[in-house]
Amino acid sequence: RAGLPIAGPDVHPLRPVPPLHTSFPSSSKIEVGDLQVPFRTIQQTGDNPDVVVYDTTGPQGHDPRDGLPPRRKEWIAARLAKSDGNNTQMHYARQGVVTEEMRFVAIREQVDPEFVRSEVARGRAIIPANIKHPELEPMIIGRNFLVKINANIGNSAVSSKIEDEVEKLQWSTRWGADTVMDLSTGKQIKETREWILRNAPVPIGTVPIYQALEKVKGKVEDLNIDVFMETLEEQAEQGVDYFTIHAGVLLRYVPLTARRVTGIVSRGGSILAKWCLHHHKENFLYTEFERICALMKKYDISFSLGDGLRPGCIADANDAAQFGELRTLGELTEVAWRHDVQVMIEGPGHVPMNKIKENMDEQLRLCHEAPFYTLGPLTTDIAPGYDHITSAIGAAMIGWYGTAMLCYVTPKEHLGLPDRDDVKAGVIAYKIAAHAADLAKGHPGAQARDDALSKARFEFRWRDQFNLSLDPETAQSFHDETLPAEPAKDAHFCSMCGPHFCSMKLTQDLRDLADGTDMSQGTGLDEAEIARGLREKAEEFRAGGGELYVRMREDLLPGL
Ligand code: IRN
Ligand code: FE2
Repeated sequence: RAGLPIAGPDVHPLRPVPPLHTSFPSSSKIEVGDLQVPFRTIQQTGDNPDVVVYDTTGPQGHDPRDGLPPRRKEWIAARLAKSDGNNTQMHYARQGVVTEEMRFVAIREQVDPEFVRSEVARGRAIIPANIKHPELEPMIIGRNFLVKINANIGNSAVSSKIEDEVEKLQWSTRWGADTVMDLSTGKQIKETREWILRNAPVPIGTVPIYQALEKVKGKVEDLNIDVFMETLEEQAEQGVDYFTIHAGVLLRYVPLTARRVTGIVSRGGSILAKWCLHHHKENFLYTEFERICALMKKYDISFSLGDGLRPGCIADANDAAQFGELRTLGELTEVAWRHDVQVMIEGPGHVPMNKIKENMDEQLRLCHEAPFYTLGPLTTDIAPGYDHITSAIGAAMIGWYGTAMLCYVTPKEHLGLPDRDDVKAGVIAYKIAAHAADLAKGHPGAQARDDALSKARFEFRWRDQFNLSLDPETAQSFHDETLPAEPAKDAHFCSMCGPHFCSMKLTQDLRDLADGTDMSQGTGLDEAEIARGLREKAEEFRAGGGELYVRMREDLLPGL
């Protein structure tokens, strides 16, 4: 056993998530090259080629009590043997060194390793990878790479057990979470984090001020840099890959939130604001920032500079408090970069669509192109219960404009702690947003899966269509609801339109009619001819096809 804490009274036998092939039928995991970079191939029927997709699921079939294999162990050990005390990917990149992590990421993203190095060196991308987290499969966050998504998990004082959090970790990476944040604030914070880290193939982020506050028994005014550093050290040793640090919540910005509709909605932000006001002193995370940098560079932990003053409602979007903080985060970025510490910048929040672009423009201008990492943004406040949707709209937009990572929002946002189903709903919504952004950005190769799925759909290869989708199980179960029988999986229609009104079927018939004519140059037929052709086809359907339909229907729905 990998030194995991002994199961406490709260720990029940772990419930394994279903095997990978249940979620993704006709898929296999492959590992490419000497670094064993994971991908998933989706097999199609007939001569249709396999489709290879990015894979976050991590090694399968390991007992969570053992943890995952430490795949980076040797890479890290070799570097530490010659270390000058600064172990960050940025430090190596700036010396022209291409690390294994950079090579790994280059294969994963299908780009040149030198490009990865140069993006990390100039701070436009980060590879969060604590030297104490050897189980990690390296990934990169930057706007010249695939848009990434983060899933938040973690317990609260009211709810959730360790095994639930391990399950949420496995479930979120199953559906595509690129990073996971453990936001635990309840009991057994440290044990929960240990279980998560030892089982995490993705970078793990935390907000250390939450645990620091627990250490001072919830009394905000008792917080100080020493308790905070002690907390950082503890989490760093466990292997946390990035820390949300709300160092931009300055004393002078706090009054700017006074007339907001929802004030300060960031948990970390409200803690620091309260501390500043109580002591009437500047935020200790800001004044002691270089002490924090010293720790970050030793472990190679990346900063996620927190947006403690993000708007918490549509009415508060893009106000002076928010943009004041953003400017400070830009200044802190330069300080961190002087230590070769990797940085990303957190962003909002709740922002109407017309105010989203300004967020990206200002972030690029003020933060020197450090990757942007936004929470949604939610584009309206009127749909509690559906905030994965209100926010995925904003996430897709801001991703298109250049945000590198999108922090998911689940349907339980504003209502309660998400469970496993909410985690899946949030992750899928955000995979859609991120992929839509990749397509809009014209990211090379992003469209291949869309094209394969569209072709399968057009050719009525229903199984291929399901298997190529983000959530094959759900796609198939929806199809099964009305046409459960096996032959329906090759039928040239579905229950939405039935055989006579299937546009895809009609188009195919039209193509047969045009026969050999290059459709991309037009059909070569005039409109009257097309109309006549369609009429003839309709008659054909009524005569022959219609009968076929009746035959099939009896077959599919016995007893009707
Ligand atoms: C992401 C972008 N802006 C905020 N986030 C995430 O919100 C942050 O990374 C963390 O996971 C979560 C809660 O942070 P607060 O409420 O303490 O700021
Ligand atoms: Fe909110």
